[in-house]
Amino acid sequence: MMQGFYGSSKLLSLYFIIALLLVCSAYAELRTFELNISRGSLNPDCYERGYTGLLVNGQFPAPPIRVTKNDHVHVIIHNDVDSNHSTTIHYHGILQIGTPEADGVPGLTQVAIQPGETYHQRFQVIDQTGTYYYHAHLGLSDDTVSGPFIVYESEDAWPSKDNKKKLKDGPYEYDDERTLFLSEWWHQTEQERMDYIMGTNYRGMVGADSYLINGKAVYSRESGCEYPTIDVEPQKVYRVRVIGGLTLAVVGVSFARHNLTIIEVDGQLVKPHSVSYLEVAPGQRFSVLLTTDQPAADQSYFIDTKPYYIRETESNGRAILRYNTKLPATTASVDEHPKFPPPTPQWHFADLAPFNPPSIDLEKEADRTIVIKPMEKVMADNTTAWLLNDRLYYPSDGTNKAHPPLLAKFIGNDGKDFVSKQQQRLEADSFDPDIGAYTLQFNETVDIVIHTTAIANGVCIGHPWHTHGHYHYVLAHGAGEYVHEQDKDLRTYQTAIARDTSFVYPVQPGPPPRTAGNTLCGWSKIRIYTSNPGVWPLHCHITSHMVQGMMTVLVAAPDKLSLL
Ligand SMILES: [Cu+2]
Repeated sequence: MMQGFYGSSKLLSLYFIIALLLVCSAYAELRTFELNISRGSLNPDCYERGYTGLLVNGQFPAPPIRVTKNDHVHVIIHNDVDSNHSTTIHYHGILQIGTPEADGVPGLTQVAIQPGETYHQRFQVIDQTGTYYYHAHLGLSDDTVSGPFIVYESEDAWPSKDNKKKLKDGPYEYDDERTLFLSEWWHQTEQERMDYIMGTNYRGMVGADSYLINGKAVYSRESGCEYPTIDVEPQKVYRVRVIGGLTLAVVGVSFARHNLTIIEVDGQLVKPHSVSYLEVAPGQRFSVLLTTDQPAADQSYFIDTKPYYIRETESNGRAILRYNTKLPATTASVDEHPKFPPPTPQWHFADLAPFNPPSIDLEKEADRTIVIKPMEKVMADNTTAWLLNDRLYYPSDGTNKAHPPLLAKFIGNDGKDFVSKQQQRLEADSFDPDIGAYTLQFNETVDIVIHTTAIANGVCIGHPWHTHGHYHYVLAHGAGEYVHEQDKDLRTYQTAIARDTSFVYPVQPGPPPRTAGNTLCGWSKIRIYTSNPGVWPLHCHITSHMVQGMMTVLVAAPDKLSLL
């Protein structure tokens, strides 16, 4: 009887998704974008040496993609033959409901686009709004192949050219919007960095030479180079979309003499929360409201950044908030960040509350709990890898055309056959050793406990974990090792918000301790609800860690994938 009831509720959910797709397509527009990935010269921080890097349509950061909720999107990607890199593009935070094949992950959802090839990605932005970004998902190319992806609630929510009407999103009203795209820049080529990270001399990550804001920084003040500027008018309210296009550091951001009101986190509206600075981990996004209420005529204001949780504590990442475009961009007159505090574990996530109630049940007992213990290990060949539960990430890297992506195994009639045989292979925690992925049923409530572990020098480091295909809610955290019987009902966050990237702090609470290498420092528990069939990676968004193996795969509802 229970089985039958469970079965029919699954069927109902499927009908619900189909109905939603039908309703959404009725109002949607098709928008087409062409992205040309090529190699070009780059000198974003005005350092003496010239560099080349991958650009999108000749630009870095990549040009913004702007769409309206429920639009159909068609992206045509040309990988220039001289790029010398195969690549894929991932739309970070876009759930790809019903289109897992458009998620842009090499080896999982597609074979990488080879130099000289053109690739088409088609998907619909179903029921999502807010601030996202798109980036390459292969090697370290996301250093530069990375740009904003903005989803407006309606046609009325787009900024207008004449700037006369108030813009609205949910309960919030503002005059205009600006983007603050954060990224990092090293004075090495992508290949030099890759050789170090994957080589035998790896001794931990080295912080960036420059912290970029909208693709610019001033490496040396003697150069006379200009800072990036955010130009505004006095006595207005701006929505500033802050995008963590970062690949290593967590970065604090503050605006001299201006408070910020957080209204959006990873595409979800939140109740207004006033802060003096933001803390942005790789992959995270925030929208803040900023009121230009300071003296305007002859003053400008530094926007400053500060890296957290890595060895480096200083950043040259600065921009200037200018009310008056006649003021120089080589310096700002106000450099006061009185409330720029030191790193505080947990920051103020616990104080943030969603504007809309959670879409999944956060109280019930999970149907399944997956526990992940990452560990940095020097391998037999002296290279360094991150293992998860002693397993090395082994689905294909996706660059070889001879290996179809994992998703292909589940599609069509052969997929049905594959799924029925799979049941015999699953380990107790639903891991399938044949394909290197966890297999989850449709509409399961799944808790994932992610530990932090001390690296060889005894330092506990945090990691920003990103879920593809599903939002997650952070339910709890704790110190040391997670003990299921004791910790299973623990709820640290009373007002969890849906996120796609959460920083798993080194240890909670208190400063990062030094301990023996490979000690479990602490854990965070996130919850997903598997309503979106697909082959979805779950990985650290520090790109170097990801390429060293800090990544696993969740196959959601494999039996539904054969229908795609
Ligand atoms: Cu990491």
